[in-house]
Amino acid sequence: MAEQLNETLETMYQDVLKRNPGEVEFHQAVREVIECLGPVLVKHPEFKERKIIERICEPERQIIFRVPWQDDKGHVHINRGFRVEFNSALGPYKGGLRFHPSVYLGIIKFLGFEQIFKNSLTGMPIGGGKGGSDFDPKGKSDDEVMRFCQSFITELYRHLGEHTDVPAGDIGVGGREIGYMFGQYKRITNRYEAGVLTGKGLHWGGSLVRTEATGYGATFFVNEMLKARKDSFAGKVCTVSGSGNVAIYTIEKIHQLGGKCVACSDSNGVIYHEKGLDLELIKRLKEVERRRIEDYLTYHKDAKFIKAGNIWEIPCQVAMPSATQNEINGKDAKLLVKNGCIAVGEGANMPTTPEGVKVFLDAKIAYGPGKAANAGGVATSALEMQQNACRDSWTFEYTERKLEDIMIGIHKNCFETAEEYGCPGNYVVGANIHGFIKVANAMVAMGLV
Ligand code: NDP
Ligand code: 2IT
Repeated sequence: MAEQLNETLETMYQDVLKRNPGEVEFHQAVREVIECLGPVLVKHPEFKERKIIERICEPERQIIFRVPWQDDKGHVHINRGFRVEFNSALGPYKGGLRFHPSVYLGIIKFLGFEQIFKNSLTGMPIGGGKGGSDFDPKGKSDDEVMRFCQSFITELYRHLGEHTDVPAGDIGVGGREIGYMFGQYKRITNRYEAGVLTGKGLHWGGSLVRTEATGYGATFFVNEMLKARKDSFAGKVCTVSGSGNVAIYTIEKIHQLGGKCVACSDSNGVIYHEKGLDLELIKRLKEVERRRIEDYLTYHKDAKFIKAGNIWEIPCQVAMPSATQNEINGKDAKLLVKNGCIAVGEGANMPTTPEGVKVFLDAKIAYGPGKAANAGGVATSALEMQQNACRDSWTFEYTERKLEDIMIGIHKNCFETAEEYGCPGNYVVGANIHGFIKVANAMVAMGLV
């Protein structure tokens, strides 16, 4: 199914497979980027000579550590913590922390690798990194989550810093966790270093719009793709997988732009509500009460819960995967296209398998890959760092306008780069090449480091 690589790129890819055995998600992320880079090496022989691709595929630093913690009954648990500091050519390492039982080195490396190019696309001065743990926050008390976060930061703090490495949230890490981690960092270092973490609370260094940013940004990106086709969200039936941070604010912005979201999900199943989702209820269930999406039915008897269901079977015109990696396979993609889907915007990181991506590209629907479409989250993190650096805080309207401008800029750059490289409308090519060239030029300028 994958594209043929030329001999040089194939050798590089084989080397990545050999050096990183078993890390299948990392292999997938690398392959997708490398597949786009053949013509770039032709235009830029210096990238080949300076071994830029080989260097980008090797993280600058990888930290793996033990995270011991005690539950409310006094039982001891041991988890594994990770931080992969992938590339600092454009700025301090920047990227979220994921707490989920499926986390292992291959997941963190795929996310960290994607983050390099995503962060480059934002136009902000941030390098790429990612971290997390196989800790499962589900069903844990606030005190247990606090003890875990404190233990995690007690080891990781020595690698962080506002000019070194700046984590934020991802799956299983939101405002609560960032608060506990910031508190422990401040205590250990005896420094109120606001810029060391982003996604902070609004009264202690956080930025307005950071909570909404990934979902709003992804929706702005899809809006730009639709505009490029002389279309809009007005009246479009949409489905959004997940019901966490990204999903909630994707639904919110879709509704503001005149679309109608009829389905969302969590790992137990899918909620389908034909007349349109009740977002205020979802916010309460998920953000305040930390309940399962199935409980939506208690309040809306006309909705349906499809246990262990597949959200991509529900016909829609716009699909926005906002849960996790590889949640849309080739079969799902075919079904979406067959059912009339004209645009896909990835709020999640790498939610579509390579087979699925090929289906979308062959069908020539508007397909916005995660590293472009979901870059609004980390871009607003960089806006938070800017506000921290000048001890300022901006209004919601001003910050949202900046976010929208950034997403419009990312869309334009991806669109134009795809045309320049002879693949009009292919945002995968546009995002990978545009993101890569900036990092590569910086690496050439900085010498062999
Ligand atoms: P949350 O933890 O807030 O929500 C995650 C949602 O996805 C939940 O509904 C969860 O269901 C579901 N989900 C997670 N893992 C799985 C799985 N293995 N199988 C099925 N469902 C799953 O995370 P976010 O909303 O922050 O992140 C969602 C996606 O967006 C991720 O891919 C993340 O990397 C990406 N992203 C996040 C950004 C951010 O700023 N937060 C920025 C850019 C991308 P359940 O509760 O049942 O587990
Ligand atoms: O995948 C991502 O871009 C994020 N989880 C957000 C990273 C950040 O530093 O805000």
